[in-house]
Amino acid sequence: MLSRASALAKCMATVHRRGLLTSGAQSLVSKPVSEGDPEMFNILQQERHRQKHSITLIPSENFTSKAVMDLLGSELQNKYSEGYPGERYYGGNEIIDKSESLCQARALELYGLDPAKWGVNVQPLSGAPANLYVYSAIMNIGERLMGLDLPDGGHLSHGYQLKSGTPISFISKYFQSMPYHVDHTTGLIDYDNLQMLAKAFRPKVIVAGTSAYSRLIDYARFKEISKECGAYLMSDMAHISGLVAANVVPSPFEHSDIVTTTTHKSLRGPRGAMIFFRKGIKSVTKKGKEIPYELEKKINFSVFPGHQGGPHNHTIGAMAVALKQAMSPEFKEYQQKIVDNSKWFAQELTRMGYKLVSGGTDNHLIVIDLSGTQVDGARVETILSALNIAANKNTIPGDKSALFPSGLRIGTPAMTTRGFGREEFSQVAKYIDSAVKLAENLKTLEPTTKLDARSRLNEFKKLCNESSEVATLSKEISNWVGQYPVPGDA
Ligand code: DSN
Repeated sequence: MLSRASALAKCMATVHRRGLLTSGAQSLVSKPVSEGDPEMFNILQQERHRQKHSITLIPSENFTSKAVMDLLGSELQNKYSEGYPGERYYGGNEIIDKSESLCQARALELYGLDPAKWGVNVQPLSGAPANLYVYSAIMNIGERLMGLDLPDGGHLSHGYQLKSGTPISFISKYFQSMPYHVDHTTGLIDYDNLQMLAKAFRPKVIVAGTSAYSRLIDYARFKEISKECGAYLMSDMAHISGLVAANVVPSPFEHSDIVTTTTHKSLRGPRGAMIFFRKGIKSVTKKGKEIPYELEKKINFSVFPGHQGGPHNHTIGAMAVALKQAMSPEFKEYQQKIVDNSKWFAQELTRMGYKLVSGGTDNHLIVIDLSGTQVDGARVETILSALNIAANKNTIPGDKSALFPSGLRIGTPAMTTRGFGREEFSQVAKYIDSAVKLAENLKTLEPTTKLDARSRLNEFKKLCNESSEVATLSKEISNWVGQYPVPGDA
């Protein structure tokens, strides 16, 4: 009688002999991309090379871990599971339920939240949609919200509209939004002005969250203002959720009703998002009647079936892995290093004569105010890109043009992952200084004819591409940064 092992071997030999795994329809699904689609594989290789040979200073980007990437490319992506653990609209979800429940439990544990008082939805596909799902859960169309104005460091999904009132984010079409601002002299959120505006506007939701703000957020003050006008306080901690997890910046949870976050920025997980919401008793009336929070049902319904269909299970599995990593002492050390590097980087730039919005940083990012130079954020972003440095042009408080803003937004999470410390960030500050000086020179060579903004920037880009100084420095930077590992390097 054949043993089980030899019976299996015999069966596999038959499968191979018949070519079931290697030819025809089967081979289409079993070949690696390097064999099955060399054209796309080549694009992937180019992007891998670009990432390894560039200095990534975009503060919302990071290099996720090998283990997170393992889950992202895993079989979890094959499963449909509309609904929530234990209540799905598709069969075969017993294992997927374990993955989503584990992810939820780790999310609550990471931020020290009592499951009796807080819940979390881990299905939103990304941060801007997650914010929309929250607003839709607790506001009727046409109700009011307030968020930090985009040019002052806010985010599109906090209700951005032009000064003329033209909605840019559809959120400001669905709801009425009124921005609050930073004080243009200090660069800090103007809480007194927010308080005054909120009293008059009486929003249903106030958003405490930023995407280009380098200082700490006073959540207690936000809560006081929200309470005064009866608004929900929704904190969007997308940029800083890794820093919050490691307790290196204040946590929004104590004062917020709802907290949203993406998972791929400082938290270093996969591209996705989470919505945390309060549960249990919201308040007790003078007569002793308990008023419960009613957020859980509304938010879960808004995510599915309100806005989404099947959750991305591979992302949720990857998120669970990232959340476990975020509970480790090594992660705490990493987050502390992000902030230390950022403060050092800011100090170096200041020493070289650069002005920074708000004068410095308390977190992972810095906004350079280039208004004292002969160039703007758009030209500096363009030349940096030619030099293998990725950064963002950014408006600074008081800026008039979004196409040629005066700011440059930079941050430390990604390069700290690659092992950068003080020495490296001092070197990067020097590279930025060289880039600004080169850009100032190249700008003088631009055609003097009248051009629209895009054509003008294209002319500048052409000058960068033709400059031998740019070519030499670009090669130096590529070789230098290429020595630092990226996760997954052999
Ligand atoms: N786009 C992100 C950022 O760069 O800040 C926010 O979603």
